[in-house]
Amino acid sequence: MKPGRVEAYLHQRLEEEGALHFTLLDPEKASPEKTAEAASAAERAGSSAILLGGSTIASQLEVEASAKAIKAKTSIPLILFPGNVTGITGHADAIFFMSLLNSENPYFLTGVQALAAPTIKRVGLEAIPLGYLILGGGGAAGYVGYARPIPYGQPTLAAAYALAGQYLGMRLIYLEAGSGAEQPIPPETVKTVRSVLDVPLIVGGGIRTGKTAESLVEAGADIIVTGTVLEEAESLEGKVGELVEATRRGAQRRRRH
Ligand code: 1GP
Repeated sequence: MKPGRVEAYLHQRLEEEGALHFTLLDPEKASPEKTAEAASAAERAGSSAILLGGSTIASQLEVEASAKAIKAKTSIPLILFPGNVTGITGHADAIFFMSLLNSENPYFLTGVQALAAPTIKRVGLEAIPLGYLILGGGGAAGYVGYARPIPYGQPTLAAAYALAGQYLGMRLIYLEAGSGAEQPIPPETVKTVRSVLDVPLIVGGGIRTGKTAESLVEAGADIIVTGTVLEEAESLEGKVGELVEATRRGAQRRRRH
């Protein structure tokens, strides 16, 4: 399967900028109109893509309505970040076709993917193969996904899983601390994982400040994802701006190494 349009865009932007910021929006947390306004503000502030999803989405209706509203207001890619079959709509540009590599439940390894695949083909979504790894506390994603989270003190274990994902053909690896995590993934863990990996590395969960984003990018994260901090921010545009700038600074520092 050749990289599609969105995947090619991501690689091009990564080549140009070194590291990127993505904005995660949960369609169940606000109306489609408000979600689309947030997406538009994130685009203005320099985010490179919108992720739409969450681990506890019960109904596909909100996903579809929010995706339509976002597409009407933005031009950066809209990528689905599904926690289950309820996360699919044809009104997005692509979907992270994810397997939760450290789940104990085969449903989250290959079961839900098999249920989703025919719909993804029918609606013409670009599927981007992604290995998803949950670390630390794991939050709701870890609980719902029957993950056996990799402890923060075991970076070589995280690196082994990430490399296994790459060898299985996944073209992105996502290290997840869980939405709203108190402690984001430590830079040392990111550094160890980066040192074995060739594909882009996404890091998310509990990132609240530019300083944290910068240190994670400097350690080797290619894409930083934030959701919760943007829901809580007084100015979403201001917060995304801070994170985007920090991501760029982190990439510059990494280049100098
Ligand atoms: C969750 O990694 C994402 O899946 C983002 O986490 O909501 O803590 O930013 P936050």
